[in-house]
Amino acid sequence: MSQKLPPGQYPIRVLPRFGAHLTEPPPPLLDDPVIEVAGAVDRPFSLRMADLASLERREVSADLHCVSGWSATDLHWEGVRFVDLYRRVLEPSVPSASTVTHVVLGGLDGYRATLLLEDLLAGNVLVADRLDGRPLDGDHGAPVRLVSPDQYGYMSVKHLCLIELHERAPTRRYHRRRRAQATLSLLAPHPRARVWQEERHRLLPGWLVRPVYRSAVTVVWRFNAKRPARQ
Ligand SMILES: Nc1nc2c(c(=O)[nH]1)N[C@H]1C(S)=C(S)[C@@H](COP(=O)(O)O)O[C@H]1N2
Ligand SMILES: [Mo]
Repeated sequence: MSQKLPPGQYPIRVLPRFGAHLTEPPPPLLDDPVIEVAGAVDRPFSLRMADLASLERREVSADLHCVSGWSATDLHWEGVRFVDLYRRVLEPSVPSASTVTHVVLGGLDGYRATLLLEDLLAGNVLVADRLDGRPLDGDHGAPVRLVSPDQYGYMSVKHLCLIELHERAPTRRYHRRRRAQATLSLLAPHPRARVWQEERHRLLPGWLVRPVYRSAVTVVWRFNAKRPARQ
């Protein structure tokens, strides 16, 4: 795809397994995976994969932009739109007196991201279960993950197992584990993370933090290179 990349991004040919979880293998696949729905709902409930199957399937072709600088281009995702899930399944259980503004998403590895509901309701945001014609594998978020193409990759939570609705900005959560939470808080990621506005850092302009993020990423690449080959 010859389309322009957002400011400060460089293209890479492969989609690496990337994130805060690289010292661990992907979480094991469960027989009956569920997504817990909690927060501003009448009462918490579990979403099953069959609940997602009742929604219209959609396809989105997009690039994945990691805040560290790489962009994996031309990925083909399939799943259901978050907006459909929200309107059909989640919103009906929100008490009428409540106004949801923020959503915390969680992954089976303990990863957390806090998003504005507004950003999640964009028409190209998917809860995806397939990538490039195949079911998602452990590296890229099985059984289902968020795909939010207009935001940096850190919002696209893999191994999705938690959707928590909030009526105001919650205390920022990045990880269930204390150390990872502390490290990720230090990075101060931007709360909206819109790639075309280069919203990398909460306070500093995106272009200023580019070199720091890029050098940090080489550490992760080295780690990736050391991983044993996949079976
Ligand atoms: N559960 C979970 N989701 C995650 C992460 C993570 O560490 N755990 N890392 C995020 C980051 S920083 C990026 S860039 C993308 C990378 O997606 P990929 O591993 O499919 O390339 O996943 C995002 N989603
Ligand atoms: Mo990332």
